[in-house]
Amino acid sequence: MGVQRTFAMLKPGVLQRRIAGEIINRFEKKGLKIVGLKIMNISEDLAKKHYCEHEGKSFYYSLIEYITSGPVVAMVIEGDEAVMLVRRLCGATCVDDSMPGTIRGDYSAHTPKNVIHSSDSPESAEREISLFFNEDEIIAWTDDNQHWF
Ligand code: FUP
Repeated sequence: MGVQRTFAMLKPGVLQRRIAGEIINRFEKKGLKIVGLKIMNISEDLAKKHYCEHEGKSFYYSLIEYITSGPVVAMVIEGDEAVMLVRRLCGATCVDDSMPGTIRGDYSAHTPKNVIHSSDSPESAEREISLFFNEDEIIAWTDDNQHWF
């Protein structure tokens, strides 16, 4: 096991639906640490950088349009194996596969509006964190609680 940081983002619509707190709470209940958190509007330029791996795919332009259509909640989450744990809590990308109990399984009915993004590898996490956060926006707080999780 090793401590990792990962990037997660609540997509447009989550704030409007008033479910941001419920979703963030799932990461806290798991024992993960929120070390970066902000509401922001994503520029087209940032959206294209973030989703560069999907350029050329059929859903690319609707993805860019959607992710820039309203404010998102960007997060840096820390913990042992945080990349994998956060992905598991989010659930599968496609609505057909995302199981009840996961964030996508519980809050999304359509794949293009699957509520949350999270990094798929430690390398992606590093890249995405640096795209969305300045170093001084990440707070490495400590607590005495970790051994209870
Ligand atoms: P994920 O890593 O689970 O966010 O999935 P991807 O990076 O493969 O996809 C990014 C986003 O593109 C998804 F969250 C939803 C959207 N998408 C579609 O709209 N249709 C698809 O067939 C695949 C992805």
